[in-house]
Amino acid sequence: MSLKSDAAVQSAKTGYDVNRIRKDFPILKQLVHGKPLVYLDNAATTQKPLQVLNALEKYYYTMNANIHRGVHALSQEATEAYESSRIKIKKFINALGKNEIIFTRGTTESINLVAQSYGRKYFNEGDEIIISQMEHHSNIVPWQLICEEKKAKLRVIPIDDTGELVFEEFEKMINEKTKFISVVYASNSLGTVNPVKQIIELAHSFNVPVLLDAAQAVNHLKIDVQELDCDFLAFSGHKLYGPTGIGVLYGKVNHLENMPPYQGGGDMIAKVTFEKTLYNELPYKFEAGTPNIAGTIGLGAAIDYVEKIGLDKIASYENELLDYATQKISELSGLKIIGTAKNKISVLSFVLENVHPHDVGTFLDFEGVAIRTGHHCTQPVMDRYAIPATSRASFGMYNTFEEVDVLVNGLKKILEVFG
Ligand code: C6P
Repeated sequence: MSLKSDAAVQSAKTGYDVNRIRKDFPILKQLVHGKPLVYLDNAATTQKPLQVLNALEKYYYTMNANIHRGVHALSQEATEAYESSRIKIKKFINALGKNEIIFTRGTTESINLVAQSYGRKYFNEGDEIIISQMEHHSNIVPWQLICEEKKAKLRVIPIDDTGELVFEEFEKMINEKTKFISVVYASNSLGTVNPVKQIIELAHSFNVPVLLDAAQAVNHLKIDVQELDCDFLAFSGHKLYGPTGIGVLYGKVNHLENMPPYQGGGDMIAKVTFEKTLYNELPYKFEAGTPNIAGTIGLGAAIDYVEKIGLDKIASYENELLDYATQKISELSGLKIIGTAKNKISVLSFVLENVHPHDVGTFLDFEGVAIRTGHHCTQPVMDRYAIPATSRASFGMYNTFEEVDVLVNGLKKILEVFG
């Protein structure tokens, strides 16, 4: 039996009904250049189900008000909805308390918050901060900025030809000068899932805190921050079928309590005088100004949606799609997959001989297929493989095996035309 029919049997067994799920995503019904949309750019952002769109609409239609500020009914209702999302997220990642959940604009802002707040307080000249060669720019530049300011040194764990971290190099790198480690849980350009538990265990044996960039992990892998024992974890709502402009920073209370505020403004204070300001309790100390109330409520709805289907079911279905797509495109001569780690999320990066990835993307677009091409904000990864860019197909809960076939047929045509 083929992988595709095996998967169909498996999906029927687990009750995973992709056609039912697709009905919740109105955007997927669209035609693009006269062809049915095949959306394979889920690592960039996922589409939003009706349940999320309805939650956003309901907020603006029936309860739009500022939060934590008004005694009036709308403000109280909005505050309740906003705070109930915090509780959903706490449960979703199994944090100890809701005061460990800080709302931000996204992964990027979450990492900048830690780099600026934790780094300003604790980093000194000669300290070392460890990241990896497969980091997104969002987990490189914030550390470069603070390292420059503090005269600290950034050290980089290398990756091997398959796209896995060279763990022995990490073991050699960590020492008494190491002050912080920030690594990606799952790579957006290679798909690699990193051995974060081992990284954290080793880091903690040196008393070094670890931040996990979970932007690409949160919608594929069940995250339990207590089990992982990570010190910080960052993710974005828009990659978890939620709205853009909303993200989360999880942090252990003992760290957050000792860190200075990242930004000053309304809501993050307990008392302000011109002589001295006392800060609000956690998590509000880190939430200055009017937040993205609608986005937060939308993210709560997205989590409800994902949990109703079951992240484990979604992940195993996506793995089947990845295996099928990997097998199909491996059969194409003139195509090379970049990122062949043993443990991957459903991200498939590749290069075609003699065809620039941008041409691949443009050609596929005319077939209705949306993929991402470029360096995926991981230029050091491109340098590692001495390529300017890759084409990247990334699968979400609503993609189908037939859509993989459309992708593969499109690639065959490209190879015929340009090959
Ligand atoms: N990666 C991609 O197409 P923001 O932009 O803050 O929501 O997420 C940044 C980010 C951080 N870390 C990783 C591993 C990521 O993949 C991303 C976003 C998108 O791959 C846009 S560049």
